[in-house]
Amino acid sequence: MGFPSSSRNRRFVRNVRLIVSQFGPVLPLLSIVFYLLFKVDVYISRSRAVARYHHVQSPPEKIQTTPTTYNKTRTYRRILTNGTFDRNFEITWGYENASIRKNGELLTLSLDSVSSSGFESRYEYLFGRIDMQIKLVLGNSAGTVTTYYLSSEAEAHDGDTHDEIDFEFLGNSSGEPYTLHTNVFNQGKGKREQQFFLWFDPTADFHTYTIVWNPRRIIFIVDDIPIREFKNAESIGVPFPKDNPMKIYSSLWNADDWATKGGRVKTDWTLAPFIASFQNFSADACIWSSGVSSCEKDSPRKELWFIQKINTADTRKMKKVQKYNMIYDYCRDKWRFPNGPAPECRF
Ligand SMILES: *[C@@H]1O[C@H](CO)[C@@H](O)[C@H](O)[C@H]1NC(C)=O
Ligand SMILES: *[C@@H]1O[C@H](CO)[C@@H](O)[C@H](O)[C@H]1NC(C)=O
Ligand SMILES: *[C@@H]1O[C@H](CO)[C@@H](O)[C@H](O)[C@H]1NC(C)=O
Ligand SMILES: *[C@@H]1O[C@H](CO)[C@@H](O)[C@H](O)[C@H]1NC(C)=O
Ligand SMILES: CC(=O)N[C@H]1CO[C@H](CO)[C@@H](O)[C@@H]1O
Repeated sequence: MGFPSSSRNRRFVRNVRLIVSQFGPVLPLLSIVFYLLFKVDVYISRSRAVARYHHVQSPPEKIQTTPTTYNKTRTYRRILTNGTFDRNFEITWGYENASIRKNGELLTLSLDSVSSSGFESRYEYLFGRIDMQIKLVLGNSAGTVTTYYLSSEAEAHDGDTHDEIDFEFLGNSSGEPYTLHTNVFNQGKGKREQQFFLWFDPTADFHTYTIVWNPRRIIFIVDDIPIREFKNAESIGVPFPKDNPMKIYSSLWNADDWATKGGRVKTDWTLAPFIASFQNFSADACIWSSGVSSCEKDSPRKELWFIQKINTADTRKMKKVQKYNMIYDYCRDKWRFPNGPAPECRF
């Protein structure tokens, strides 16, 4: 295609002048409108993350969801597993694209244009400390999303009331940073996103991503540095996930309609398969089975994670990460929450 001829060019310039003279005064307004529309688009597309539930092929088994009451005077049983994916997890979709190797200690998920893949824990947990080492998709990972989260089963018949604690890693073009996205859902309600850039290259090596979940708080930890704390604010009317057991889920899938730069950068399928690796999983947690938590039975001692708070030194580290690495915080999004931040933001 050549350049427009000079007369077309002049006509074009004249037209532009005309438009500018007519709409000049409202141009700043128009650009604000476009900016807002773009933001709406980004947020709407983010909430599509829920779509991953529809990737699961087999219908979820009906589970016991009787609320439990925990008793602080009791002690809690420790369950510790190291790396053994074959005993603790099952591949739930994309069977040909996922594999467990090295005596069950390494799990890889792959994604190509035919299929994504995912796995989930065999057990359900009610409180615990879950550690997972993850190495993310190398190179150009734009459009891909790797998830690692805890979730209770959604009860289809009475609307979405599931609880969820999320780590999601939004891929990016080569050399551009991954976004670590975190969220907390209770009773089906999320919209508590905080996002970070990591202070290391998450594709070069394995790093440890930890969720501490106890009745008082949820702590998101990366390589032993807490990055986010979600406190139990029931005393001021904010529901806290503490009644429903959750499984551990992970998946690698294509979300190029929204993930990278709001969906503008697409997955480059010529680079497929995309691979994410998982190792050295450990859960020091209460396992839930037939409506009973292992922590309610014979328990040797109260575990650290069950009462864990963030100590002063770690609070300082968390503040630093939040100052220098946080790129989005729902508590500060005045545009999305014009009536002021959620109550837990000030708790
Ligand atoms: C908690 O457990 C202790 C010891 O088993 C028992 O004495 C107490 O009544 C229990 N409290 C509640 C609220 O269930
Ligand atoms: C990708 O990189 C760009 C530019 O550095 C950044 O603005 C963006 O937040 C990154 N992450 C995603 C998921 O788009
Ligand atoms: C495996 O995880 C445990 C507990 O999270 C940790 O102490 C250990 O160093 C890890 N092993 C490796 C090889 O990273
Ligand atoms: C799991 O434990 C075994 C024996 O305690 C150890 O040899 C192995 O390195 C551990 N695996 C990981 C990934 O840390
Ligand atoms: C990389 C890889 O193993 N891809 C496989 C994913 O699964 C589909 C079928 O479900 C296979 O055709 C791909 O070869």
